[in-house]
Formats: sequence, structure tokens, C-alpha cells
Amino acid sequence: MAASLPPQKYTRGHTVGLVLAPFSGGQPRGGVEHGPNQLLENGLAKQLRALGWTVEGDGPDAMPDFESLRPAKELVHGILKNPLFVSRVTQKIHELVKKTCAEGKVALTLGGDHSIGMGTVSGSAAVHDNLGVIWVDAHADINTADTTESGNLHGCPMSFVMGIGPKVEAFSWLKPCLRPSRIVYIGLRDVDQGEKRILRENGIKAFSMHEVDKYGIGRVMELAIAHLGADCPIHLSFDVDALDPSVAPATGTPVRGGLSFREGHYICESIFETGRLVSMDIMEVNPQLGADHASLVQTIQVGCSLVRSALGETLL
Ligand SMILES: [Mn+2]
Repeated sequence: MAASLPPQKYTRGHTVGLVLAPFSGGQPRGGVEHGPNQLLENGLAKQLRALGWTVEGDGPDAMPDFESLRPAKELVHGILKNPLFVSRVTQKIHELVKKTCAEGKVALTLGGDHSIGMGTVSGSAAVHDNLGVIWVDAHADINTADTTESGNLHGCPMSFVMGIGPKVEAFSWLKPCLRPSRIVYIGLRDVDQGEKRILRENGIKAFSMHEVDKYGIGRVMELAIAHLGADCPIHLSFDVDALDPSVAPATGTPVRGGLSFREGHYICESIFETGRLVSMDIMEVNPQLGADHASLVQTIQVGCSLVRSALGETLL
């Protein structure tokens, strides 16, 4: 089908390379590893093709088996859970995202828990100079091995890609690849004390729900994109828990007072309009959580529609 999509500045043509990340080792709840399969079963690839994209990576044998990467013996680093397992999986994802971006495609990673962001951000940054990251989340996910109170690595990806905090031996492959000035947060409302200090000390731009309420999402996106600069490639990492639990209930760490359905979609639409989206994550869809089947279906459908909006679907 002929693409009516406008040209994208940093990619060649209109090809999406899917990176499937059925992984839950960065947090304690089972189920989130089924996120990619559920998003695909809901027709995500077909929906993107209908928008004019060529979609790769959804073949019958595409789903990777990360269990084979589980180490027989874990490394110990304080209270961190599964550091070696998370390291091996995120390194694999890093390689897949890097390869996809190097081929001039948009890398779309379907999670899985947000520890996967270590691989996606670093993989995209390995190809795209001056990458700007828009991290849409209820949480800052910027704890270090020192500040984490849970030991769950899905709360740590940002500090790991920035290279702040103590070195963790298991992650020797992960080199610092993101400066604080290249990050914008949107949707924060549940930030740990240690994380608040890190955000402050590093001068990281963050639009919490307070700023979304105050300025409106339109102004927030203008400011967010202006902060990153008018001409940089953009990585969007969208944790569905950024949305209000009434919009996306089937997720591991829901926090009330979140983004509305439209605010979430507006974020995606305005990033597509820049023509500079080079990679995207949709994370923390957990089909085993949520009160009933309807909340599961609702969450998966909203995950798909966020991706469509980021890849050019418009209301008119
Ligand atoms: Mn997150």
C-alpha cells in the first residue's frame, strides 16, 4: 500500500522493525512477559500496515526465548534482583534495537517490564547521535543500585543508561550513553526520595502530572520537544502506567491521577508530527493483572492505539 505518511527525517522509508521483549525479570509479578504476544494478537502489526508501514519481525518464530538466558547462578549486588539475567536480556535487546536502527528502520519494542529500557535506549543511542528520550511514566525509573528500595531493576533503567550510581558488575557491557539534558519525563506522580534528589542534582526536565494539569498537554509537549532541541532523533518510551488506571488497568504498578486517554495519545501524535521518532517502547502491559477480562482487553487496545498514534494515525 502506498504510504501517505510524511517522510521521517532520521529513518529510510517507512519500515518498522519489531523487537519483541517477553520479559518480566526486572520486577516480581508474572504476566508482563505476555505483553508482546497480546499486543500482536490484538492486530498491532496489521494495524500499522494499514497505516502504510512495512512491518518486520512478527513472523511465527519471532518471539524470542529469554528463559534460555537465565543464568544458573545469579550475581549478587546488594538487594538487586536478577542482575545477571536482566543484563543478558537487555544486552540482547540492545543488539536488536541497534541493528534495526542501523538499517534505517523505526525500532518498536514491545515489553515486557521497563528494565528493557536499558537495552532500547542504549541500542538506539548507539546509532543515533544526540538522541533525545521522552520517558512517559508514573515513575522516574531512575533509582541506582544504592537508592533502590525494592531491588527491582525495572525501577532503574534510566540511571543505568546515564551511568550514575555505583557500577554493577553484571552490566559491564552497558556504557553511559545518555546525558541528563537529553531526557524529558512526562506523567510522573510516584517518585522515590532518592530519585527526586537525582532528578534535581542532574537538572533533568520533568513534567509531572502537576505540570500536565497546570499547562495542559499541548503546552507540555511544546516545551518537551523544545527542551530536546528542534533537530534531534527521538526515542519514546511509553510505560502504560503513565495512563490513569481507569484507562490502562492491567499493569504492574498502577498509580491514580494519571494521564487521560487523550493526553496519552496526544503525546504520541505530537512526537510523530516532528518526523523524528526513531525508536519506541510500549511497556508494562500485563495481561494477568486488572480486575477482569474487560480491563485486560482495554489495556491491550490502548497499547495498540498509542503505537498507532506515534506512527501516524490521526483523528481526521
Ligand atoms: Mn516505567
